[in-house]
Amino acid sequence: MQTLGEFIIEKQKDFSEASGELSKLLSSIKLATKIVNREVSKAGITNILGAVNQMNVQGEQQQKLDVFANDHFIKALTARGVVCGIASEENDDFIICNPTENSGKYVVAIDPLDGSSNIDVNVSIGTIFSIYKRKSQLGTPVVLDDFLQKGTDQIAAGYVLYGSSSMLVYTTGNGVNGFTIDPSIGTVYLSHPDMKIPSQGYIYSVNEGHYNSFSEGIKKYIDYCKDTTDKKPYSARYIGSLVADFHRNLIKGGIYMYPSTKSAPNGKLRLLYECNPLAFIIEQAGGKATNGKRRILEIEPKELHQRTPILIGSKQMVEKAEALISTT
Ligand code: AHM
Ligand code: MG
Repeated sequence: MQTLGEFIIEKQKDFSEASGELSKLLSSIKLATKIVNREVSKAGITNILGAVNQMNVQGEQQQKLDVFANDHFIKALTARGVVCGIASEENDDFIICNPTENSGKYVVAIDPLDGSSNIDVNVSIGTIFSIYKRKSQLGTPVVLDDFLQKGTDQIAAGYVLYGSSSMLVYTTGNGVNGFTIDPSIGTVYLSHPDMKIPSQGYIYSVNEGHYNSFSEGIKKYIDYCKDTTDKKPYSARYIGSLVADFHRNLIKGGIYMYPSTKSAPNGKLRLLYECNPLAFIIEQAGGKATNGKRRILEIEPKELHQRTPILIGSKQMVEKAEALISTT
């Protein structure tokens, strides 16, 4: 079976300007993935759950798992000199990676450990990342505008699912490929080549606790999913970990929604490091992603931590939801 390392090298030639920098970047994500996966899988016995500022038995400073993941992804992404800046959900401002040389032509937006409410209860969590080429001059300090690019400008995007088995799934714009970590030897194998989402699925994933504060269009679509008159076999499935809900729907077919609510008119999820990368992946897999009115990948970002409503998944399901929204 092909390993992720072999796959990255083989695909390097697909890029016109294949200088190996993107390959290095993807390799650094592979390394951080393995480190975070190791920590996630033994979280219950290493006191890494819960609050920061605790000492373990060796007198070492304890870190929360999300801080640990953030530190390790930043360390790995910075180490090879190919990334000039990182925007992370864990940091208010973006990070300048190599401030003296300002080397590296890529910027990365990342949610190092998504699904915060599931971290402490041993339910699947994930990492989501998005890679852009910087717009500012190489050798100069990275600037905010380097991160505020449309999703259509992404060079690569992916996610890691720390689940019953852990997977790295990514795209560079030539389809979507999934890799599974063999924990016994730490090797990552190509297990899901050329992933495609069924154009029609039977799963809808939404936090229905917010039903009363959704818009009329979203309510109509949820009612449609539950309507039994035409005997649709729809099932509700909601883990509350975006990567896990997304991954299941990608494989089985389905729609994930985090719409706007009365108290959160822009929804909850972040455009740069949650919605754009998954929108890139879903389109590459044959699906669709919208904010209800327009394609997620075409939204012009204005802020690093901007939020957007999102409906993402099987093409026909997203189109049905859009159609019902447009009638309200
Ligand atoms: P987080 O970045 O604080 O972890 O929030 C993102 C998570 C997603 O993984 C998940 O889909 C969503 O929030 C669940 O939100 P809710 O509990 O409001 O349904
Ligand atoms: Mg998050």
